[in-house]
Amino acid sequence: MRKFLLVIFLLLPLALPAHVGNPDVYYDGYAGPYHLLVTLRPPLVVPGVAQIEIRSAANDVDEIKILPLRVIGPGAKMAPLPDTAQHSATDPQLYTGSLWIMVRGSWKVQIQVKGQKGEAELAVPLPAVSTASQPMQAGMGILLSCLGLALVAGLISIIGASRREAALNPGETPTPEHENRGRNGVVFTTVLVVGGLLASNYWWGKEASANARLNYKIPHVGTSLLAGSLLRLRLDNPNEAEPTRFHSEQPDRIRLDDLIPDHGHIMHLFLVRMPDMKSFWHLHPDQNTPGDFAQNLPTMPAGQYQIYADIVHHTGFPETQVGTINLPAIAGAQLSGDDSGAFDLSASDKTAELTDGYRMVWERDAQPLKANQPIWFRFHIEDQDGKPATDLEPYMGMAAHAVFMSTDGKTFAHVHPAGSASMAAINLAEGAGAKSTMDAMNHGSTNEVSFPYGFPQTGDYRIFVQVKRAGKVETGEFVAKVF
Ligand SMILES: [Cu+2]
Repeated sequence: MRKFLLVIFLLLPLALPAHVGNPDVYYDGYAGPYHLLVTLRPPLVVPGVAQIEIRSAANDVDEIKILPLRVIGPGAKMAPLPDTAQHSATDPQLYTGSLWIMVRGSWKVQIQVKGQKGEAELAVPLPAVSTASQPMQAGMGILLSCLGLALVAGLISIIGASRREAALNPGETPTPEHENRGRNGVVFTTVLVVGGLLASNYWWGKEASANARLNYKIPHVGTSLLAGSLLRLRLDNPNEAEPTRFHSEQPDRIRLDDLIPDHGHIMHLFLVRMPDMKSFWHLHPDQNTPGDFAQNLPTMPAGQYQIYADIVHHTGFPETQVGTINLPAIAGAQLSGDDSGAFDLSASDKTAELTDGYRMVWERDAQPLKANQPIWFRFHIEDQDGKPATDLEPYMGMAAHAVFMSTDGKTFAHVHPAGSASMAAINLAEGAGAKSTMDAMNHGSTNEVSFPYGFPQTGDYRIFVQVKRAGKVETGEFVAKVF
């Protein structure tokens, strides 16, 4: 009964896909001619309300409409009527809105812009899952418990009193027979009410646990080191694909045989040695069979490594599988293909030394970094004389790649100049050949790159920025303290 009245749910650890520890999507892109910075904050529980924030880079927008759509399937075309985003009274370039997300899964927010240069559209992927059941506030629980108890006591005493005294004339005292009838009434009602409460509690508990089962659980990738330098990875699928109609049915797990390449690779695997974070690797394992991957590790120092394995499902739904592995010193192969990394990084809050005397400089202002705020992180590359580097080239089709990671390993995001949405999902949401997709890929000038991102909470973070210069991938590491 206490459980029924207090409604205590299981509070599962906060977790989100594509990035761990930060559900928000930051996106820097173009709706036709309009340059927008989009922040999508998915609801904590689905069904729930996603918060949308759109900032136009120039003052050329008159109206913005937003609507939620599935990324693929019939729901991708059946558009509901769009909502008009609210134009901020104090900030002429800011538009905000909220959208109901009714089902878990891979969504996109369609943004329709009207302005001085005509009408244009942009779709930004939004993965939405329930991450936790909302517990009832303790005060509310106690209040409702007391009110419930008063109702129950009132009901029992009313039935008892009416059975005992309803047939009596005013002033008449009840006989032992009346007293007996009253007592029987009390016992009967108590049994009935308590039975009803127990049955309701049972039903409620089933509903709550069925709901808790749908909460997204971080998948933990299984790892083992075979034959010297061969790392084997086995993907985990702890989450159910779609809710079943009846709780007794055993639902299917999220499939692992439907992965699609994200900027050229089925998996992007990151290894970061903890706690010094000086050894950082960005690798691309081969898929042997669904869920089973292997990677020949490069030469790397021993240590406890934090593992993040980024994958994207055919729906555009991204996941980051996490793990740890204790590695001996590896005498491995040379880095090849798109694999990259370094083992002697030293984190700086401003300038990272690259090879050949080149430097990567974080163009940060004096403002302290604040949590939950979309920020542009800008970096430029200069040569040994401080002149702009002229030999940058795309790395996996993009100007740069960045990893934002907390020093405790709980927050991780693989971010590009277009933001934290997965490129594979952007391709699906916008179409692979769409101009906005190409813009998303080609962001960045010749020697400067920028990333939109917001830290989920205060604390200590590292930013790893990767660019390709003169045929070689360079990694710069930066310290970020968030207030
Ligand atoms: Cu990348």
